[in-house]
Amino acid sequence: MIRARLTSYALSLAALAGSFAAHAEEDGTVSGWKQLNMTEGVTAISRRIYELHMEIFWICVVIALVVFGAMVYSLVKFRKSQGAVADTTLLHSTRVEFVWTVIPVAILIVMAVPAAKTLVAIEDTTKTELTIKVTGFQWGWNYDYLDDGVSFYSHLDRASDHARELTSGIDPNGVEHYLLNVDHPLVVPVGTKVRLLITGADVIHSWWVPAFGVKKDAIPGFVNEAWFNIDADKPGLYRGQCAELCGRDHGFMPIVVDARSKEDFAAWLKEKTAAQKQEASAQGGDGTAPAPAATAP
Ligand SMILES: [Cu+2]
Repeated sequence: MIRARLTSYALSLAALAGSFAAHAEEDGTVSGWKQLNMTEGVTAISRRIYELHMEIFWICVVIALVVFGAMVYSLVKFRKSQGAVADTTLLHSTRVEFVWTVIPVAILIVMAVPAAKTLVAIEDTTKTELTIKVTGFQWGWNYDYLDDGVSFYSHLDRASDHARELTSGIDPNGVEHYLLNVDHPLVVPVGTKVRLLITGADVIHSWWVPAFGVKKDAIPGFVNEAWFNIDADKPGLYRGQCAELCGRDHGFMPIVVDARSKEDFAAWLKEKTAAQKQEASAQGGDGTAPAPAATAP
């Protein structure tokens, strides 16, 4: 009875495993077992973070096997019914205490060295080629290309915004990239070290794009730094979300980054600069970008 039940559990587990492993890859999206893991991303830093994560994961697996293995072995081998007698003489052993102190210290050092190196690399914002100020607000993002005077807001796209209303009657399953699309994505060049200056206009938000290995709090009154350098051969759309609970519409302020080739980006920036200048002069302004408002529709 128990054996039959165990067999059926094992079979359904195997089927589950098979369904993960057999999932077909389509247009480079993550599938199968990889869906359960963190993403490798498209920057050198995100891959380093991934490797660090895997290294520490396997160290944890080995520790778990050794510790639980020893525990289960001892429970089975030295059980009372087999005539085991407790050893009451081993009350203190300097050698054993030395060993169980030194081994964990060595493991911690092995993990701390690459982790510290990666942390230092993440914070290294020298030699950046493009600086963009990112301001989180309730509820959306403002992007400010500081060297070029280009500035715009990025909101949840209209289709998602409309479908999310309770009375809309629209089936969200039919909306493409539901709650993950924006009207104006952040446009950046690939193969370029882009620095972000991240701040908040009202409450704390957090700018998070997993594929870049970037997650940084946007705090009013503070300017946090982050940077990424997307692989030159990986232009495309990368998505993220606000990762700090920031109020009612926290779940409705996605991030979309449009990574373009350097030439495409230069052309886009030129066009955008000209358009914003024209807009400003039409409004009788002085040609600079409008100041960000606290809230926006
Ligand atoms: Cu937010």
